[in-house]
Amino acid sequence: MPDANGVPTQEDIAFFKKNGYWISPKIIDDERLERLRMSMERVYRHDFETGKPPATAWSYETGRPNGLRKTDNANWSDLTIRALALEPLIGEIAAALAETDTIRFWEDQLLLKPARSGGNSSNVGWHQDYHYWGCFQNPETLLTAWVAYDDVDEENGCMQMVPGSHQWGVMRGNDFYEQNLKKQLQDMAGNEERSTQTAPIIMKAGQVSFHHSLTLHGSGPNVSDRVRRSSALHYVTGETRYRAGYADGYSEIQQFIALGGKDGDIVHGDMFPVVFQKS
Ligand SMILES: O=C(O)CCC(=O)C(=O)O
Repeated sequence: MPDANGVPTQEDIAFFKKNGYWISPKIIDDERLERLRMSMERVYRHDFETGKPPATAWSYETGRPNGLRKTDNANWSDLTIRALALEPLIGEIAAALAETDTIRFWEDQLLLKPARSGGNSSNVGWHQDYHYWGCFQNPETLLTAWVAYDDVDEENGCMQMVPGSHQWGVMRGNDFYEQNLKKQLQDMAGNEERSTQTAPIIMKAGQVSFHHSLTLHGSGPNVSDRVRRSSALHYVTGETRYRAGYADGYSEIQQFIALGGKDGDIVHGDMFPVVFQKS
């Protein structure tokens, strides 16, 4: 059991090391969740509190109504979402799991699976986050915190993890947008005689799941009458180093390079704000 604040114990850290994920108790209270849901709606209406649009923004005008709504870097646009991304307790938990002293935030995704969006329009294909993050050298220093704005279970398309897959290295066949999850997982893991056993990340609103950047994960359709809303928050540690030549398209990386960042340098700067620093 984590301590009273939600910070993982040695046993929890051992679970994360073995399985590549961990689920916190409820650490975001109901009043804050309600503000986050309202912020999400504002972002979808393109009512940007800071005046700055997200990197990519789902909208009612152009977005598919029944598909997964994905908005990258909503934290640029909304201060409530930004405060969540910079939440010290999330940083402290991430630091404990990654066994590091320093956690920096760099990117977020705002995600919504509409109610009754079965029929394969809102699945998230199996992928390892690191597949998209080759701009960093060290996958073990990268992790994601997924904040549930609603109760999540298998009916409304909760995330599924493949326990232990963070020890498999970077796999072939990663694709966030693949919809045929069964076949994809068989192709990725089954053909190599690896376990295709999956673990559903069932949580109450306000709980947060954490996963290693190599943990294989995805999610199925929302066949329920309930919406599934969340923020995926991406963190690096004080040891994360830039690797030149891969996925440099991220604006955070472009800014780091503009400030003189070179291949092998530890990432830092305003686009990688410190969220937690062990004293
Ligand atoms: O929300 C989902 O189902 C997937 C999110 C995801 O891929 C992530 O947080 O890394």
